[in-house]
Amino acid sequence: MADKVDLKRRRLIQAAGVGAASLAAFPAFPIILKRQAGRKVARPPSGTFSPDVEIDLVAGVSRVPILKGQPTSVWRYSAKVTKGDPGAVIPLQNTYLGPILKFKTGQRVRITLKNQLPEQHITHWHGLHSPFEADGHPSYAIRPGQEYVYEFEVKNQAGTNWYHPHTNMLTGSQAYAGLAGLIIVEDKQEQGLPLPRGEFDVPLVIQDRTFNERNQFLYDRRGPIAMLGFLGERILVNGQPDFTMQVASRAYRFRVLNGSNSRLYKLAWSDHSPVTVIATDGALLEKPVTRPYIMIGPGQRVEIWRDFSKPGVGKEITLESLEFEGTMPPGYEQQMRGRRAMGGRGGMGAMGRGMGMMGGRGRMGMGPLAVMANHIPQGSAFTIARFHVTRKAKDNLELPKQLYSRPLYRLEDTVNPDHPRPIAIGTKGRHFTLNGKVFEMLGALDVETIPVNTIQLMEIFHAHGMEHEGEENEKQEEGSMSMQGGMRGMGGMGGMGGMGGMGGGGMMMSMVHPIHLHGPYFQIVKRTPPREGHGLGYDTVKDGFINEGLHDTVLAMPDERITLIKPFTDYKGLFLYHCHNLEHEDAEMMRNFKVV
Ligand SMILES: [Cu+2]
Repeated sequence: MADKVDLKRRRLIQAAGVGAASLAAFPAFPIILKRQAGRKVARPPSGTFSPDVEIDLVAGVSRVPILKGQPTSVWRYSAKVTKGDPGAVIPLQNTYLGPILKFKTGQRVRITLKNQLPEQHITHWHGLHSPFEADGHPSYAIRPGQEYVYEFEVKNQAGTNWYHPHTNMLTGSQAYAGLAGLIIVEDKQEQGLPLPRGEFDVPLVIQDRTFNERNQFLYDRRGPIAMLGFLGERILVNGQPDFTMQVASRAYRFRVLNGSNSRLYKLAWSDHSPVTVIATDGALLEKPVTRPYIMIGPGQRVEIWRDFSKPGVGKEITLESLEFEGTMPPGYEQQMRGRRAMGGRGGMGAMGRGMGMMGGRGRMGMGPLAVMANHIPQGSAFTIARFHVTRKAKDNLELPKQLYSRPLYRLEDTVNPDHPRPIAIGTKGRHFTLNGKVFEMLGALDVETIPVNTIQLMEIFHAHGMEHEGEENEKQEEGSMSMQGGMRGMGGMGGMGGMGGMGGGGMMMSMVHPIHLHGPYFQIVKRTPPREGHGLGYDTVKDGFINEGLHDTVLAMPDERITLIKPFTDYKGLFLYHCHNLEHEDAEMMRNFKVV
């Protein structure tokens, strides 16, 4: 009963245009849903689409064992092939992750999405270059019981992509509840490369979650969490805690996806081997690159080559996330320094725990401070996955010197080499903005209106302090805490009050944003590091960026400027660009490119 009331309240809040949706926990949702009339169909104008592969994809409610004891109520994708290659769907056992969808370049795919959730939903194919009607724009969200038919040709080259919800203001909570899965694209060039295959080609989906005492997911995105992003207490890999894998003494290909709502990882090997990367986001690199560590933000993928013949049989190698600084607002950074070094536990301080106890029933439903009371601070060091080398391999592969050849975009290919289109990260009141605005469902500014089949030079930069920080700062949401009040509450961030001199509220909210552009991948031209005095902690992350290759998401560190070349080819319509910190996205840090 209480759940229904919560959902109803949430809808009311959404209808009022106030982004305060929250689910304190995911109890057993009502599973029986009345099938509603209405079937939305997305088709190219010709209506003559004939698919090679047809898939039924259900977004529904399920229960899976994650921790010892009670199973966890989750939202989960399931799928089956109804026509064509049965290998297009690879089901996974014992995880809330959806099946892997496996496509080949050039395939025509029809996916019928069935919404068996208790609320509206739409799915986005993150990384795929698909038509507007098949991209999962939130304006196409369907109600419980409805279906949505996607039709698209796989235009991508070989790579690792993923699918997840893109429902307006509900992306974070729906993805957190479990809705996510990998999309692997294969093509001839990639199939001809001597890369690890079969059991040696392993996905690693990294996420963080917080469980209540009954093993249920806890989530909240109100108040300070709308700004910081949700950060959990447990690291899960492929939906499992304490991920451990037995490996042979040979080369593996790990397809790493950061499927977390807002956590960044600084990936490194425990034996201090450099990290060898063969692909970024959805595309293989021209040649492998190595880094001492790799920074991976929410939504991003890297494919890592790791040869376990080096330590040899009997040894254990772990994939670590190393300590880093400077990605969060100054007040949070100040508060968490020191705690990170202690293994990270005990994030929010006495305030959060105090609130948790006040209700006399643990922290259930006690609001955002309680939900994040014991989170692992952003930037803490921890182990992500363990690999035991248990057997001697019969054979091995050598890392190819050359991987994938494709022409690079050049500055002269762009229509605006001297006037990059802006993607300005800013703040207005308690909201992060893009180009001075929050999300408008069908709206686009002039700078966001782009002629189809053009290649654009673009620049992502931080514009904090340049815009009005006026009256909206004073407004407070009913039933919620103010951003700054909340921040102070999160453990007595005494330093926050005295930071006005650094440029007002905007600077106080300066933090990292993983910026995701829908449509074809972009190429990074350059990163301009933060100005002197603005890049606290930049040294702890800067050697982990990969500018080579193609990307759909890029980390914009505080005060950092990223210049990129982005094609807008084939399809007209609305293509989103947004922060992939899902709490930021749901707090409307999202805009449309209108391709005309
Ligand atoms: Cu963001």
